[in-house]
Amino acid sequence: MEQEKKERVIICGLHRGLRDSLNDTTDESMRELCELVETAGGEVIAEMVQNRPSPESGTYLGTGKLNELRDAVASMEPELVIFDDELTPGQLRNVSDYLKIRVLDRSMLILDIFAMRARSHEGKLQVELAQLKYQLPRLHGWGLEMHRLGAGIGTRGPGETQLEIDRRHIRTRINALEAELKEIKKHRGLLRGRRKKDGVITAALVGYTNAGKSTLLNRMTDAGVFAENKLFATLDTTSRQIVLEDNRKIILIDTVGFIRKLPHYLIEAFKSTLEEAAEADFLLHVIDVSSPETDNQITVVERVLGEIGAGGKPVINVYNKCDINGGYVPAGARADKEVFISARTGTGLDELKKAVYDIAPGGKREYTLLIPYSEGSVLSALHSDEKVLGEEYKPEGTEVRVLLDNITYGRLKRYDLSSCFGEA
Ligand SMILES: Nc1nc2c(ncn2[C@@H]2O[C@H](COP(=O)(O)OP(=O)(O)OP(=O)(O)O)[C@@H](O)[C@H]2O)c(=O)[nH]1
Ligand SMILES: [Mg+2]
Repeated sequence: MEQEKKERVIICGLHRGLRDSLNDTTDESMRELCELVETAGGEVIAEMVQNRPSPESGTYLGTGKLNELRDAVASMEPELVIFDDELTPGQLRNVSDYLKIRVLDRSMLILDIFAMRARSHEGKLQVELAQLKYQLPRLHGWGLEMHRLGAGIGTRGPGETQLEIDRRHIRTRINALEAELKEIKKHRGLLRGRRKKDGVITAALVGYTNAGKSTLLNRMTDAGVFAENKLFATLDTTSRQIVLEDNRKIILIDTVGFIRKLPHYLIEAFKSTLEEAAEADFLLHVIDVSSPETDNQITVVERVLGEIGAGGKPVINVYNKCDINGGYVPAGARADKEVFISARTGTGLDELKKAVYDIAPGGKREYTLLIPYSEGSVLSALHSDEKVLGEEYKPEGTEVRVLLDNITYGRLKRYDLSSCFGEA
């Protein structure tokens, strides 16, 4: 029985008016913050939103709202207050001094979840690095409240010990972490180079957190990757190999989920896992069509892909969870191919495999060519170099069914019956 006592949380955000009403609505951001709190093991007992165009420089909220918040804290007695934006060191100090309670912001909450979920050595190092970088300018930012030791949201990972040591110590640790990560990255680069030389094709599964990337990887490969209904279930790169019908081998790489307002130093810290996406031959962009925010999530993912230099890659948009919302109509997302699937029930997986088959480089397709009897050398070249599936003798020449790649097909296109019909 899961009867563990949850930490009670009040969340606070700003509604900035028209400016962010289009693709970053306050409601959605607050809803997501709620989910993040739950993922971290807390429970939201109240939320407070102030209408103002920008945060108050010293205290984030204006004076009136801050008083209101203090009253709410006094009457509801939450364990902590969490803000929807990243607070400056000064704001963090002022607000926690004023409220006399632990105060976190969205970035710290995300880091905390990352710390809970990091599995591999590299993942743990990356989280620690990001946490230290976040803490460094805020060492004096926490009032006494933040120095309380013990479990709970915002205290996991290296937080409780590192808070006690001085900046110099933290800097030394940051340098050591960066050096170690650099080594790991170098090693990864070598592996990638070898894969490339061996002609191995790579595809990265990318998408918003909780879209179903790991579930899909499981489905496609029985990889047994950790998949569950929590945000950021996957923190480390996991890859598996699939073999296509024509024997092309493809390495599928699972990646960490994207999320709005991902702190920039986290993007940096996680670049090495996202780098796999930037280096992949093509992408599977997994999209949760059961979310009320599908289109905004697509926008966030496309923007981050652009930032890491993967914006122009061939991409299959995989509209997932069609068992919940079968009627979703995509609006203007960038895609070379689109498939509608349910990773849970398996619907649409054959279409997905076909799309992978078609988009993966080095692929061959079946064509029917009509080679005139006067051009016997073309026919014999086909027999010696390509896989001929069948032939039939017609009055005009030999009709050949053959597997060809794009380039060879380009040279032989004039013999293609269907393209002649197309032009007629
Ligand atoms: N109904 C339904 N649920 C699905 C489907 N695919 C995945 N899910 C559920 O969605 C939740 C998230 O799935 P994951 O595979 O962990 O998602 P992810 O994209 O890897 O998430 P992160 O690793 O956190 O970025 C899990 O509870 C899955 O069971 C689907 O096709 N239909
Ligand atoms: Mg995952």
